[in-house]
Amino acid sequence: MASNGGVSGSGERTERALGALGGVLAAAAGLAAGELASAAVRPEASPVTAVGAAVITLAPGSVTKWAIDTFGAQDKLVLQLGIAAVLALCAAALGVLAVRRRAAAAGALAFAAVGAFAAVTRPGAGPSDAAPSLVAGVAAAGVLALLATRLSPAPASAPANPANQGGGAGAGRRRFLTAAATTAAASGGSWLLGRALHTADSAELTASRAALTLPAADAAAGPLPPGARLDLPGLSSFHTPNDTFYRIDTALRVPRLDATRWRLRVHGAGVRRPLTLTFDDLLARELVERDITLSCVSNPVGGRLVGNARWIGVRLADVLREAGVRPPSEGGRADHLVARSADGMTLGSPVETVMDGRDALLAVAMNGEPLPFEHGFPVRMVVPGLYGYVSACKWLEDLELTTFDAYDAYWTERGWAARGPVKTQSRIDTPRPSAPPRPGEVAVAGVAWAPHTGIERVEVRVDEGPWHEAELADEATPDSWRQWVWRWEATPGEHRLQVRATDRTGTTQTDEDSSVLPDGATGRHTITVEVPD
Ligand SMILES: Nc1nc2c(c(=O)[nH]1)N[C@H]1C(S)=C(S)[C@@H](COP(=O)(O)O)O[C@H]1N2
Ligand SMILES: [Mo]
Repeated sequence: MASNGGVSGSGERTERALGALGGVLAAAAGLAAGELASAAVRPEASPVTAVGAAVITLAPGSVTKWAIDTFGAQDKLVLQLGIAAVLALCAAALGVLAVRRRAAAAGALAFAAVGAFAAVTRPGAGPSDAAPSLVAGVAAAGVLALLATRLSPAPASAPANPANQGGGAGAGRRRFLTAAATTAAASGGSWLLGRALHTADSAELTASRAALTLPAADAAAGPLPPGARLDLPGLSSFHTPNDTFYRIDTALRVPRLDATRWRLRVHGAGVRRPLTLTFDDLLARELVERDITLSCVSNPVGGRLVGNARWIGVRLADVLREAGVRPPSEGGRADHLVARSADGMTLGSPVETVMDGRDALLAVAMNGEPLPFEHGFPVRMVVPGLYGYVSACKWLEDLELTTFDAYDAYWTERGWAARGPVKTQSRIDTPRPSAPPRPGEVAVAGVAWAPHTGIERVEVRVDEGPWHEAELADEATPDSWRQWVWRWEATPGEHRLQVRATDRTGTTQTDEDSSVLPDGATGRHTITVEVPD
């Protein structure tokens, strides 16, 4: 048998482990209560969501970029798991403490305060947004105090009586485990109930989006020229389907707005007639349909953060003119148009660019349907020729006219260039290194884009040999990408294929590689394929 000291040592270890378990269970109970309470307020007020959103807002650009590079589309999941892990560690420590000092349970309230502060400072939040965090804190503190009581019914200062302690601790542990299991079950239940309520809310919004019928465009994009589509296996389609269109944003939960309650404010410097438009106001205006390529400044050379869609929307310049805005070239006071979204993002575009006659849109439809929630329902901006981060505000609610001197938008504050014209780029879609072609004639094909400028020429070369001009699909509009193909007589062995595009200004893509920061990557997409014998 173990010595007395050994028993008490392992007893302490068990007590600590159970204390830690109690802390984690109490935190879980708190979060579950918070989730349930947030169903009564709004999903954004849920503590983990609020804290996560605050972290995204406060994180410096280098951290954001690292997270996107490392975790890609999983970055937000990783963030939430990270928050949960930090919370679990703190909760376990608090649980250990609470066994000895019951008052430590009140420490849960400190975490609640952090959550409440994050929640009320989110865009669109009211005082009630603090409630889910406070409910979470009170629930966690209560549960922790209760579990700690079960674990050590005798005051910690009482002299230890080995015989007594053995029996007391054993009974205490049984009571603790019963209470712990009850807590876990109750937490699980209220978590599921909270989720179900959120799902019911969002199902209602999904149904209201699905029930929307948008009017046909007054100015339809019209049929594509017959040669505007090359139909080749492995080549990106001319229009990128909505479900495979890339998605980039900082939203932890996709905002699901109600189109019937949506408003757009237009205000700020040089706005002679401030406007507030409803969704129906927008639909009643002239709607134009346009094919426009959207790309992300974070797209590496050869990357997939680019897509081409058929958008329907109202010309942004018309709305700005109606508000009395003039571009700087006509003596207007504001050179910076700051778009704000329902989730508090800000994206800034040059007023001159959006009013220079190009089809900058307040878009309501994407590829024949209302905007998907992920892509900005009910209204987003799309500006041909500007990277998404300086133009394509999703869940748009507010347009403010200001100056670049007076205001930095979200990404600009984080080291990205204030102005972001899209750089001319081209990509090889097929063949792929992972599926090398057989010897003989091979279609080397891809897309090239220089939105609003237009693509003039695409060339391909093999193993640093001479450049060969590729066949280009007909131009639908200079705002869209163009597909291209070049027939290659492939020979066995390892080969390097490289592409370069020349835009309508006569500028050819540089061979110099530069990183995506601060204003978009340069360089030529190059792939290596191993052609078998
Ligand atoms: N509200 C909001 N709008 C946003 C962003 C965002 O984070 N929040 N990201 C922008 C960026 S960086 C890009 S590249 C485009 C991407 O649009 P998509 O997700 O529809 O492809 O949206 C832009 N609009
Ligand atoms: Mo982007």
